[in-house]
Amino acid sequence: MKLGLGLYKSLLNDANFRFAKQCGATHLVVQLVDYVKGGDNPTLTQIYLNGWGLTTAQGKFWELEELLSLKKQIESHGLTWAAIENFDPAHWHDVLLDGPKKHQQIEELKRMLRNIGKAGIPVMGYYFSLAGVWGWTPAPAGRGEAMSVVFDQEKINVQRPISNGMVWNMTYDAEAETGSVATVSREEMWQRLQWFLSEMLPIAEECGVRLVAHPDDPPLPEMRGTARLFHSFEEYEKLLALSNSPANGFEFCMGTLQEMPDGDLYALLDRHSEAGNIGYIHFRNVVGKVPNYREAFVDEGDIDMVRALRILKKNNYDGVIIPDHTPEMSCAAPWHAGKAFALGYMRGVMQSIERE
Ligand SMILES: [Mn+2]
Repeated sequence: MKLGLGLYKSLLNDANFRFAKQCGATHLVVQLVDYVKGGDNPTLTQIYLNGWGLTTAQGKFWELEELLSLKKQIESHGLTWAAIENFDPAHWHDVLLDGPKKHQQIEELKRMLRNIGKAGIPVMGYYFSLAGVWGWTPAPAGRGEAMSVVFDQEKINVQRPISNGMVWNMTYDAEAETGSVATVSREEMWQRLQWFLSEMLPIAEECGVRLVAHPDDPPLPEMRGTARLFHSFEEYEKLLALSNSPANGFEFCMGTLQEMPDGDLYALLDRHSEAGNIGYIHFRNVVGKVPNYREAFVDEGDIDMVRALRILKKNNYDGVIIPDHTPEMSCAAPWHAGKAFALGYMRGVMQSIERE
């Protein structure tokens, strides 16, 4: 297993590549969608109920030269580019919404997937969701009053409609007509996912890229009038029934899976790490479950993280694990301190169990 760090778009520079290396990471998961605010001090503990902001990536696709140039920069620090996380709403809003541009957009997604393959990036993580990551509120709920993300269903109106021009909790069209996205059933969402995968997986296989799905965060069956695909273990595992392509797999978010109402997370991790179904892992901890939970430091949540790492070791999991979100620490660089703490913990446990 390999230790990685996920970097938001605003963090893709030499200073943060050095930071990753200094923390003991060998691999990077790169986000090319600019959604989390804060620049070099990114924060998840703002109010994002009105969205992550406006994407300005319309017409700006991921070209091979840019990918190769970033790859070269990453590798100059002795790091490996393990995955890209998330497609941009500007590039696939009508694939998610079944809108008029979906055929044009899927062709661009395929072209970008080929570029990803040519650049030698082996994994592409996606999150197939209309409401997206939504409904969090910030609070000093971590240990020592660390600012963290809380989900308390009683505090928010989970049925608040999604405005036109938005999807994935991000605005792709600021000029859209007033109104809201129509309700979408579970069957319809599965059909949309199935179409997306039937188009994308053959290309993914051909160009040696794995397409891996993140579960719904927060994991509710429905939000904002739209069904959510992956809100339980059973529904998440149905992904594999859609296609037996080796390119089809999980972006296994332990935090989100732990937030689901029922199921044995260790058994799920064991089953899928053994079967090779996992592209990479969000190694995140949490206290509580829907409808009420808080994101926690890696060592203070409900998941026994040492047990999880032992399962991965037993199964010779050779993919990447990254910290995902962490509570923000009280200092000048709250995001970096949170990640450094998580990576230090992860590396400590990994070294310890590797020597057993
Ligand atoms: Mn995650």
